Amino acid sequence: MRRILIAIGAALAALAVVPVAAHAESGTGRHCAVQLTQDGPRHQCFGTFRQAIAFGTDGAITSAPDATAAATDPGFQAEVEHPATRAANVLIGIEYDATNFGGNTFSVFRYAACTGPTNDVDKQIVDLDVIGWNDKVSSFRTYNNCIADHYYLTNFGGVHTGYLGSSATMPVINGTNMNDNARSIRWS
Ligand SMILES: [Ca+2]
Repeated sequence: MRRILIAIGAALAALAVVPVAAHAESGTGRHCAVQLTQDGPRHQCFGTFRQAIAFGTDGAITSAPDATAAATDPGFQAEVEHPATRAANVLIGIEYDATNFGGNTFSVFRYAACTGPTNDVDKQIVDLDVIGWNDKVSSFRTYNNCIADHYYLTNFGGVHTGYLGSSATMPVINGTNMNDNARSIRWS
């Protein structure tokens, strides 16, 4: 009996040293978050969408659903639009690499919700290539009173989608299919 207990103890000890993999890698993960702070952008990528949202919200939301589910989850929307969450960093949009809110994502955060009028620009990314997302966006979601305008060229050049709330696919504008063709984005 004693020999069996020793064997069980050794097995438990072996289990205890299995490393816990929960690390974030900058720039290599499938799910990225960009905080557009007043001091400049903070950009980090993670293995899971949940980790990206936790980073973007400064730890306010640590139990986000997976990225596709989040796009249509009223509970997730309520959480990211809750005043307590917005006190830290405000989620303004999620960009998806695949249609129907699928594939890799990058989530964009700023210090406040968007203001009502669309004749002002609340936040923008001049060149998506800087974060490795040129010609990738295939669907997107917006939050916190923001709407997004996707442009064909850098620095808001070429055709653009016009301000849209959320879309499971990208529109065709003047004969240009904006799917996998966005190079810069404005939120208002
Ligand atoms: Ca895509």
